[in-house]
Amino acid sequence: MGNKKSGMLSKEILEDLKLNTKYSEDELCKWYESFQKQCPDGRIGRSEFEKIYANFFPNSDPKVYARHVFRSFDTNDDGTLDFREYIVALHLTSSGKTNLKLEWAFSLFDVDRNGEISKNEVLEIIAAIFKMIPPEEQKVLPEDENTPQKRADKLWAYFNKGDTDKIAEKEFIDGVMKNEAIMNLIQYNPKEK
Ligand SMILES: [Ca+2]
Ligand SMILES: [Ca+2]
Repeated sequence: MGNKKSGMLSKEILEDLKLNTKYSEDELCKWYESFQKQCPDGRIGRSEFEKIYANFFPNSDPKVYARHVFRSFDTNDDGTLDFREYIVALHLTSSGKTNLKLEWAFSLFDVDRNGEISKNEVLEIIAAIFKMIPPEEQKVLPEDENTPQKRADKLWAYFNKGDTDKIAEKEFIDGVMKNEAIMNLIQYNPKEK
């Protein structure tokens, strides 16, 4: 509106983002400014997104994971993220509420978007997560969690599933919510430097 900082950011999107993320109007407007500088056409492409991710993980290889994250937020599948999709992505992957985060995690794991996750899909994403863990941190992981296969096995055992069984969204969210150790199997939070 009269706020010079908000530039071209529409009031509708701004209100929506304020409501659905923890970010203030000031923060959102600042990010919109830098977003527009980086992406004058208002959209982030896949390789640009991978570059942003690479900055966050200088000691490892987040490329495959970033590709999956991109897919999970590019809901209309047009190969770009607009500002809203981008902020929701940043917000959810860093500090969203657990429930929303798990809804998102489910969509990340559901590679073929058919509404259920298979062990192969989980293995694919966990393998991508592993590439983000620097080698020195991988060395000190617990013995039963130090490969993607072991983690997928552990997750499947926790849900009491056979190798070809699938997990539906609600079952996944309810199960992971109850158990922090399981939550840690399916994500990687870089250590603060
Ligand atoms: Ca899109
Ligand atoms: Ca699936």
